[in-house]
Amino acid sequence: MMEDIGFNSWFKERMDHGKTDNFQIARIIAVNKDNFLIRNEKSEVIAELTGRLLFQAESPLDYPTVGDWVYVQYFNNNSFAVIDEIFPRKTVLRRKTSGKKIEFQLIAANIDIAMIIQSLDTNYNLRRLERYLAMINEGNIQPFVLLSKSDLLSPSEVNEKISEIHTLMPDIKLLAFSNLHKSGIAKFKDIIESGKTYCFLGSSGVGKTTLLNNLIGEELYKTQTISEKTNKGRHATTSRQLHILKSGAMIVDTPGMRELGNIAVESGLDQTFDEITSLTDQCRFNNCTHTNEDGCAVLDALTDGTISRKRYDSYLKMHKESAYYNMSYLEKRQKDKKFGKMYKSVMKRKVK
Ligand SMILES: Nc1nc2c(ncn2[C@@H]2O[C@H](COP(=O)(O)OP(=O)(O)OP(=O)(O)O)[C@@H](O)[C@H]2O)c(=O)[nH]1
Ligand SMILES: [Mg+2]
Ligand SMILES: [Zn+2]
Repeated sequence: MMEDIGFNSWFKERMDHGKTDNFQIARIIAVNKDNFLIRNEKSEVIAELTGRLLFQAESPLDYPTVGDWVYVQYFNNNSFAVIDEIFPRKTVLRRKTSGKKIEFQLIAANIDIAMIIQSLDTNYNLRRLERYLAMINEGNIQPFVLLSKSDLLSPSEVNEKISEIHTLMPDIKLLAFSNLHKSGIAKFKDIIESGKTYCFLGSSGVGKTTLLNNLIGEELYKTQTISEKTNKGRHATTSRQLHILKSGAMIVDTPGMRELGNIAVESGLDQTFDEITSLTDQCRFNNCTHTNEDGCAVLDALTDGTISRKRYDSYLKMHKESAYYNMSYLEKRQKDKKFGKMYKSVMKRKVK
């Protein structure tokens, strides 16, 4: 049944009944270089896009991504399919591509729960965690934090990290585990539910694919040994694929992201820093920037220690990035130009 692979009422309600006579519904489980792998209730089939879809696509967001639901037609005894249209997306995980152009890259669509994985070595970093959370909250996806490689620390040190995160984010769901000692894996299997789609996010080398292999029970997918010297593995996972576990839960493994790019989030930020944003109503001015105004509730809370300095700093930093990002391309160019002019005139004065 399609429900088993995540086709729930949200998608049923959005079905185009004018199309269902001529088209079937399937889910994208892998994006290959030249084609797609789709899955229906029975099997996996290679698929391509119709010319119309290709022609109409204006941005990377218009192409199918892993987790998407699509309308397809089958050919050659159901051995090949053509994708005609993408279903509305319930959720979407995206990041800005590196480089100057303002473009997004889709990570996955229709993810119910995103698992942010940090390993309990130098990868553990609360500021990075905040960035991932902002991206996930922006996509209306439920976050879950996994701390991997718990074998590297003593149990009491692991508990310290857990309470450190819980102090900042009391409501966040959190689990520490070790692929090496297989601790926490059974608990993880209990947590994931059939019919739901999960996504593994996190830096390269934190153990995402190893965890997936542990869940599947065999060494199916490639993992890579981290070079001890640099503590940096090369990227072992190079493509994204949706895996359907025996339990019925679905998991998208992703290649580690080098950077999240400048975040383009507003609502995501508000949720991530809700102990700060819940105060902003009480600021005297409604355009308060919470940096130097009188009667700023955020600054008051900072002074009396209700909010932490570090959280305040990363809130401001991410806000700034996001404000810059959300400017239109033109505004941005004007700002850059102005900056360029100012820079030039300053330099001129210096020369003189
Ligand atoms: N000590 C320890 N090492 C682990 C654990 N999990 C994974 N590793 C090791 O970490 C290295 C990287 O693991 P991967 O599963 O390939 O990491 P990944 O997150 O999939 O990395 P990318 O695919 O590059 O994004 C491998 O050498 C694993 O053996 C763990 O729980 N404890
Ligand atoms: Mg991997
Ligand atoms: Zn304020």
